[in-house]
Amino acid sequence: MTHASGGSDGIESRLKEERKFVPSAEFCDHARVRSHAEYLSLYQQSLESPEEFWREQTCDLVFRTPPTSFLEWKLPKAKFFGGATLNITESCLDRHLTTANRTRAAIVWEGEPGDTRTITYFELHREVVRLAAGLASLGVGAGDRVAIYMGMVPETAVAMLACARLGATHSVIFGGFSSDALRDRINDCGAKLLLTQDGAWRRGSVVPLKSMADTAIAQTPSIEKVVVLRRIGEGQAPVTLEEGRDIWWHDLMAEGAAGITAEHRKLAASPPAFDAEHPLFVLYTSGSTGKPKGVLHTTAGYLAGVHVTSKYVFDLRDGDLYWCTADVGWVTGHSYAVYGPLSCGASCFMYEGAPNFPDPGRFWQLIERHGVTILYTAPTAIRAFIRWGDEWPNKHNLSSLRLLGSVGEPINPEAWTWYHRVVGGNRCPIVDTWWQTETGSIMLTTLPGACYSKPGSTGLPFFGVDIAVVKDRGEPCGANEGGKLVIRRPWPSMARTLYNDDERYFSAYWKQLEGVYFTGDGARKDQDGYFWVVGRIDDVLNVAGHRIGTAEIESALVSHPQVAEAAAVGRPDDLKGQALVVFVTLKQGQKSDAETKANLAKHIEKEIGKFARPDEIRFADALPKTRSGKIMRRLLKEVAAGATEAKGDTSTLEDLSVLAKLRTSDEE
Ligand code: 6R9
Repeated sequence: MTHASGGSDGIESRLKEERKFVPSAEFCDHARVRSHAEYLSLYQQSLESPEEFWREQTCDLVFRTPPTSFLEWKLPKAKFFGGATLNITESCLDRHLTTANRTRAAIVWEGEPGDTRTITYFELHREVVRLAAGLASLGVGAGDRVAIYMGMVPETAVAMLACARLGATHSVIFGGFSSDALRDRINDCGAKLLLTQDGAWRRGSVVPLKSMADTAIAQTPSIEKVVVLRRIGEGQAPVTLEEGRDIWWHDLMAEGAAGITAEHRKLAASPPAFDAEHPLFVLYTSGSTGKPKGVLHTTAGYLAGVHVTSKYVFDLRDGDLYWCTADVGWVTGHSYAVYGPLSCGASCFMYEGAPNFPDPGRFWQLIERHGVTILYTAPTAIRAFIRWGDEWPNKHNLSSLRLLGSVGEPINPEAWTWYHRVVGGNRCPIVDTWWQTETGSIMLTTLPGACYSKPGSTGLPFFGVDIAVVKDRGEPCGANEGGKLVIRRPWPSMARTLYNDDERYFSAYWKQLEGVYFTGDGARKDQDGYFWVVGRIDDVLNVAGHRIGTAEIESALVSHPQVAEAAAVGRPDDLKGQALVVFVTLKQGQKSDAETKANLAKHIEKEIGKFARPDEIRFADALPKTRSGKIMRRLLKEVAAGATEAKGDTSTLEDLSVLAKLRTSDEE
């Protein structure tokens, strides 16, 4: 690997990774888009005649009334597919019942203890209709908000789809969130009903979701009813049901359940169609930068975005078993574990528990046992696998895999090449996909089969995405010049607002740079048009006049044989403006001593340049992360600056003891 050194200005990533990975002829022969030229021509069409492009690409989706217009745009309000009406669940479920998909697995599931279930499209549809009838009997109707606080069980998808079928707006709150975080989110969106479960398996223990929910709903006046799924059972997850408020899921789903009338069943079986802009869900962003935002997505545009990207980026085909490892509590789970793949009729694999339970080989065992063909996961997971050692993936037959994906943060070239070699057997293309909760669907990627990949680059714009790197006043940057990543025209799956906060929506995304959507990320576009996302703009440091992306420091560190994971942050410094502090976790068996520190400093100097030598290197057992796996640099910055108390919101922190340990090491 080569890193350029030297001190050019601008928010510039110095990840000058030059390798190109060309997809195999075998993959290209069967790909949907077979060459770069074909990609370019479709891309051009998608920008020049968007209406025609989206009409063609979404012709297999179910609209009750077809759209009469493509876009009405009055900054920052977008309306897509004007005049259209639809029920999104008809595209995800009903339409498959008249095809061979009827008996195909919609969800193949494995619980952490090893129990398995396969649910066909026919069965999934039946469950969704039943739950929708039950929810209607509990008073849920179009426009109501419903909170979902569940784990990775098929019923979570059933719950989302049942809400959508009734036109109720769901808000899934990740099952790893605390009671307080759940309470705040329910209160923000004013949910009327909560769906939860007795408990969820995680690393061999039970996460008591219902009792955590009980604590939350003691302070959520809007919640009228609670539906509880029994996943674990009385022995290990005792549950108290509050009379008149709480009801078992299985009682609600039972034949002849009390209170469910013929009217409710009819409504669920033949549901109404809703306006294209009907609110579909509110999803709170990870909160790694302050108070969570309730990102609101609507129906037709979101469906169009996730459908078309699922089809092209994951190359879904008959016979595939596609596994998106993201929890449905995050946007990746919404778009690429539920709505996108189901709208394509794909068979989705779902796993309940931890990747290292009972041992670090679990993921690879699941792939081998079920024959997973497409794996979509996150760099943070990949780095954990590297740390646990090649012997785990090597023990299993992973030859069913044909395509790999990455999402969530920049992937270090070293992690990319490991993923490609050890998991993908040098045979599977990797799609590095850049997007956000707010974008709804994938915006940047390398289409598999059409384009070569460069490790660490998130590739080219997806169809219809007019994305650019610009300077502070909006002028486009030149090739390899770092700047702000913006999207210059609205796209169908974009967020429509922040729940109950149009003003914050406007000021957070549309105000900074006039007339364009500001992603909050810094990036550069190289001479081949490939995008390199550095990370959040606030993760970019300025050390003695040199702007350095934290991602590049981290990449350099992770490329060192002793390092497992690294995070770089700035600390206010009188002399340099900011001093560079790095937190490093070492691979098993490595010594956290002065000699290692010297090695790492030398390594960064060699990889990037003398100016990037850290002012301080600190070893940690683990790095603080949000529950979605992003390193919480905000907290590390505070620790680096000597704080003893965490300021701001720590509700998304994976494990508070990590923070405590970092502080202790501070005092050593
Ligand atoms: C889908 C998702 C969005 C932020 C985004 C960026 C980072 C996501 C990335 C990536 C580099 C990728 N990010 N994918 N950075 N390469 N392939 O993760 O949504 O949780 O809202 O996070 O994540 O910084 O702005 P979300």
